Amino acid sequence: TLTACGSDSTSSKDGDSGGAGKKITMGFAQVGAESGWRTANTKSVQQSAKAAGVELKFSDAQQKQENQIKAIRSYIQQKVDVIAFSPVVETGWDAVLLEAKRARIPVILTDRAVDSDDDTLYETFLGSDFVKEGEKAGEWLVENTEGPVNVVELQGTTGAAPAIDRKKGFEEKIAARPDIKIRASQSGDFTRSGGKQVMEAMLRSNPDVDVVYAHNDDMGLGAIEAIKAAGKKPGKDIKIITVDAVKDGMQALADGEINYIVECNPLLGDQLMDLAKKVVAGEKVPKRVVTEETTFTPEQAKKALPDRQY
Ligand code: GYE
Repeated sequence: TLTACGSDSTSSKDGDSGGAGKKITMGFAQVGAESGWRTANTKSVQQSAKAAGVELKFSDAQQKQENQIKAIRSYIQQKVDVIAFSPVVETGWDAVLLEAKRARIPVILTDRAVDSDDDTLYETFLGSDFVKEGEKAGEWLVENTEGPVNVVELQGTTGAAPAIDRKKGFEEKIAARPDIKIRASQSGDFTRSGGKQVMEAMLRSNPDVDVVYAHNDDMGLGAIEAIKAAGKKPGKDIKIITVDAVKDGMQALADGEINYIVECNPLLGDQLMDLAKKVVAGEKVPKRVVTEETTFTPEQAKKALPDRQY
């Protein structure tokens, strides 16, 4: 089901596309609403579209690739000016992207990457460097623990760029410490309930776990519930590292239940609208736009929390 948002084509007080150009229509195929990160990302895209005078057609794929493909096909049929999407998984996009290309509708990848040999199928990819995020998580573990260390990993959605890359970067860094071992690694699908369920099972099969590495805050927050239910103290008996730095994650970090968070910035809306206007105007844009991010310790979380937007 597709829902149109921000289609107030008569109002120009929210900003327009600047001068002579006609109003741009963007079809945006979102992954879903699986996490706090995603909710903030959706809000950012909707707000920025409004501010930039871009008419946004928005769809939520409920984390299913087939739904995203359907949404993209419908945007092609509706002859939107530009399509933007965050591919739920990396592979399997060539056919539908070729259809967009043949219809001469430019495509912008936002947040997540596709795995394709043909990089003419999209104009640019705006988003984080997920390998680097995994490396930052691994670095913290290497520098802040003494061996032996038993790690369990809560992976993001199977086949998704952030799950693949956050695993890779982390493994590369901890390779320097053979006394750090990943005892179990399983997908919790980037959701709180997924993280909780997987952690419950992992606590049964790995009662001597020292550290949880969760690919996002939500799964880490789910793991906290499972750890408490098992009578252990999150952040003390079992250390927790996550990625994202959304408000709930930052609060848990400030409270000492999470030990370290690697930031991943969901506020991509303004950059996305900017790229969309350029691409539609036929201007050249960089093939890759990487967002800037930091990391947070509990002390830094306490300072950052009062101004945290999401
Ligand atoms: O880290 C996670 C979300 O693709 C970067 O997806 C995004 C990830 C984010 O569900 O919370």
